Amino acid sequence: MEQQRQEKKQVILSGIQPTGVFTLGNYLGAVRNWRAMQDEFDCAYFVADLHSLTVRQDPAELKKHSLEAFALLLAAGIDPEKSLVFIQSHVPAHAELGWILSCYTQFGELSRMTQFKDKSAKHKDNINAGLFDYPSLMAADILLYQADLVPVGADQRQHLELTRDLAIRFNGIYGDVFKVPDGYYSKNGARVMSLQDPTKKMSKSDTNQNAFISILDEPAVIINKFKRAVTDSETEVAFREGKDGINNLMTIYSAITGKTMDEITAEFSGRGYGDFKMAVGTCVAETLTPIREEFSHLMKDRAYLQEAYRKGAETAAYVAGKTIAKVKKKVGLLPVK
Ligand code: ATP
Ligand code: LTN
Repeated sequence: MEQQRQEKKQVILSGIQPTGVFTLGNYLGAVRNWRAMQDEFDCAYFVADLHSLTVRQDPAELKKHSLEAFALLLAAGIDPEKSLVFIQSHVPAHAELGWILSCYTQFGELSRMTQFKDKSAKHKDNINAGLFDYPSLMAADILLYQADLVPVGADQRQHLELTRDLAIRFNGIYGDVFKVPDGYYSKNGARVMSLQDPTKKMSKSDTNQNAFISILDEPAVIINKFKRAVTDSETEVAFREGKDGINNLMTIYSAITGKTMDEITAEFSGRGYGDFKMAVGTCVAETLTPIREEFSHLMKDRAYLQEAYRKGAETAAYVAGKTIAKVKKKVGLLPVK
């Protein structure tokens, strides 16, 4: 028994919203690390389409982005033979547990979420209940799979804390129902900033195309965007306070090449920003090219993609089904049979 327990891999779960084509930030900050975790852990990754409904979406675009997001996960090396990969809305237990958990989440707790405050300031005309309740659904995503670890960026830390609080609260009332998860904030998870305003994070929903690198951008486009990246009026490639633009480019270069900041400074000593930008653009283009090619190959094979997400939904429904059945029983919902 003890041996069996040791052999069981820890469960990892994370999600990404289909709000656009993934950026270099999503790749270096999240998906690349998800790929690296597949051998060591029992991983589940999903496209959080229900979450993206919290901001008004064009139906045709959402459908397109959801399929693309699924294909991008596979193209970036998430292997459906190793990991559970699926689309959130294909597994009704997410919405069911989301509702149940929202009845255990306090108004005050949700009011304190900085993402809610930020997004409601950004979408003043559509501050809907889903946007407010976003964290209860996210908690459901995580708790359904009894996840041990949740790799997310620091922006999601508050949601993770709330998930832990909800799990502890629920277990306190009904006994051991949920595994209490930990956030996993990888040291390798570079935080990539906007190329046009390096004090803001690079975001796939940015309206300025030059602010982000899409992981499907062609090499020439990538190099052009790096050439135009906002820097400062100095010439030394050095990681220093106040040099946000250069710091960001150095972070990207370091995340891809594995070089330290000192090594990068030495490499570009006396060469100026032009050469450095070219080098960053080139290494990013080289990293993204195989993903772009694999993506275009996958998108030509709809039958394969459909079968992959169908299988993912089936397995996910089985795993999530066990938890939701237990929850319904605990809270006293009358079973159909
Ligand atoms: P949106 O633009 O719609 O707000 P987003 O690009 O911020 O989306 P999410 O779907 O919210 O992306 O996040 C997916 C994952 O990528 C999360 O784990 C998040 O922390 C990570 N991530 C997003 N942007 C960056 C970034 N610029 N640098 C590093 N990691 C990032
Ligand atoms: N809120 C996350 C996306 C997300 C998620 C999750 C991440 C939805 N459900 C469950 C981890 C676990 C985001 O915006 N990055």
